[in-house]
Amino acid sequence: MTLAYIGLGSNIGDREENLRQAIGSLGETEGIEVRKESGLYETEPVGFINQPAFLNAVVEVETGLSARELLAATKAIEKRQKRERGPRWGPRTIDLDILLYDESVISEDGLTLPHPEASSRAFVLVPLVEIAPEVEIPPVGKAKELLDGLGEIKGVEVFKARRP
Ligand code: GSY
Repeated sequence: MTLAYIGLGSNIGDREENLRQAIGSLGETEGIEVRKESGLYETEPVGFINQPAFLNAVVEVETGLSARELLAATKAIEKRQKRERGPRWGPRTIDLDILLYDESVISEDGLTLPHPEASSRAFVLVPLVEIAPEVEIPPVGKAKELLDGLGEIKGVEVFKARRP
């Protein structure tokens, strides 16, 4: 069994519903158990900034799937939720990114782990630290320390706290 962390983001349509639906679909996928969910965070867009604000969250899953199988499961959920493939940094109904797959380091076609944005983006680190402050992002360090290293966090606000 592997502990993996998946980042979710949405900035089109009913963003909260899009995230809830995707988290529900992850939990219904054979071989995936959702163990922890962060709250939802409203975040300013990074990259292409002239687009609506995102809602972001991170979930911890336990899985018997390989990293490739987990990637296929996330892509299937995006497809089912009718994610339109727009510009690379543009708006999206739902985005699921595998951030970490245990401490695996993988650099293959279409699969880079840890996710290249995992250690540097506040919209990833804030929800990740909420549920797993001690998790290690190889080769750079613990999530909590990386978030502290970002300094003042701007443009990331709690939208809805995690359900108790
Ligand atoms: O990398 C995921 C998609 N994305 C996001 C996002 O999820 N949140 C924020 N705040 N900005 C983003 N820019 C891109 S691209």
